[in-house]
Formats: sequence, C-alpha cells, structure tokens
Amino acid sequence: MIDLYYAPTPNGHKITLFLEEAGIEYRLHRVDIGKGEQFRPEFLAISPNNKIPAIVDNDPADGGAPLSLFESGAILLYLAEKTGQLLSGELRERETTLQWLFWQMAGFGPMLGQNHHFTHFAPQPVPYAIERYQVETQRLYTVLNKRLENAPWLGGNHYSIADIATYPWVASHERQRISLEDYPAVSNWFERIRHRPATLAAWKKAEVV
Ligand SMILES: N[C@@H](CCC(=O)N[C@@H](CS)C(=O)NCC(=O)O)C(=O)O
Repeated sequence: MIDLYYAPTPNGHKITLFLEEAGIEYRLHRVDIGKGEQFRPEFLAISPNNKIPAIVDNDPADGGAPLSLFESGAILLYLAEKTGQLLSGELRERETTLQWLFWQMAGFGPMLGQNHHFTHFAPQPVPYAIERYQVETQRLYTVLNKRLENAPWLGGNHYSIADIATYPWVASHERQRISLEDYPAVSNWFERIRHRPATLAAWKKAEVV
C-alpha cells in the first residue's frame, strides 16, 4: 500500500494521475499547505523540503522498511519502475520520456509556478517579473507544441510519466493567461488526456479530500 501526502495542486495531481492510471491501491492524506501543515515535524520527516507531494511505500521491492520519497519527478520514476507501467522499456522511448520528464521538472513547472506567483499572489505588482514569466511561459508552450506536432505523446508512441507530469500544469493554462487555441497540438493532446478515466478519477479525488 502506498500512502500519498497530497494537496490538489499541479504537483499533487501528478501522483494521483499515476496511481489511478496504474490501478494501484493508495491512501490519500491531505496536507493543507494554506494552513502550514507542510511544516509539521511528522511531514518534514518524509518531505524535508516542506512540499507536497510525498509518498511512503509500505511494501518496497527490497522487502525492507517503508520507503519514503519526495519530489514529484522522483516519485513518478520510482512508481513507474516499481510497477513496470507508464515508462517504456525500449531504450529510445525511455530516454526521450525521461528527457521530457526532466524538462517538466526543471523548466515547465518552475517557470509556470513563477507565472502563477507574480500574476496571482505577489503582494504588489512587479511588471518586470510578470512580463518575464509570461514570455517564458509562451516560449515553453511553443516548445511543447512543436514536440507534440511530431509525436502523439511526449515520450513518443505511448502515454507516460512525462505526459502525466506535464498535464496538470497545462490544466491551469487559463491562470497562466494561455489560450490553447494558439497551441493546437497541445490542445489536441490535452483533450486526449482530459477524457481518460484515470484523469477523471484523479480530479474527482481532488474534490473529496
Ligand atoms: N519540485 C517539487 C515542487 C513541489 C511544490 O512546489 N509543492 C507545492 C504545492 S504544488 C507545495 O507543497 N508548497 C508548499 C510550500 O512551499 O510551503 C515537486 O515537484 O515535488
């Protein structure tokens, strides 16, 4: 059984998307980051960077003590390797998938996070920062669109952890002042993921925790 420490945010959705897609049993623990629950000592013991998501795998493959992990990319890779799902075993598709997973983790997520911050949460408007992260957001959507013009999924031929990591950030495109009409290949990909039963189930979980 997997324990998932979660909030219904883009990084939180990544892990429910994976677990629903893979059909893995899990327990969901809501961490209210608005109330500061991510700073509680018991949460910091598994997620020392005080951020969700984090997991505890109570049945790790080595048969040892429960294994805890933080950082959504590391969690997705761990779960893909544990279950043999959502990461191709074929060399080129696997490496392409990991490349786009790292692109999401190091670029798409952090830059769009700054976009959200300066557009919606900054205590005073900072025009330079709003402009900088808007331009960078548009550049990243252009990169994503080009990739998806050339392949149905980010890793190539199969839906994977790279798509799962990227989708929840695209789901917030309106908050980033992005119109998917300007990125037709992203829009097509987005609609294909949005209607998957696992995606609907993951979003339903977000409503009830
Ligand atoms: N790189 C981390 C980022 C996680 C992250 O930013 N989590 C946010 C919610 S989406 C959070 O827990 N924020 C609480 C805080 O910063 O105190 C990951 O991908 O897991």
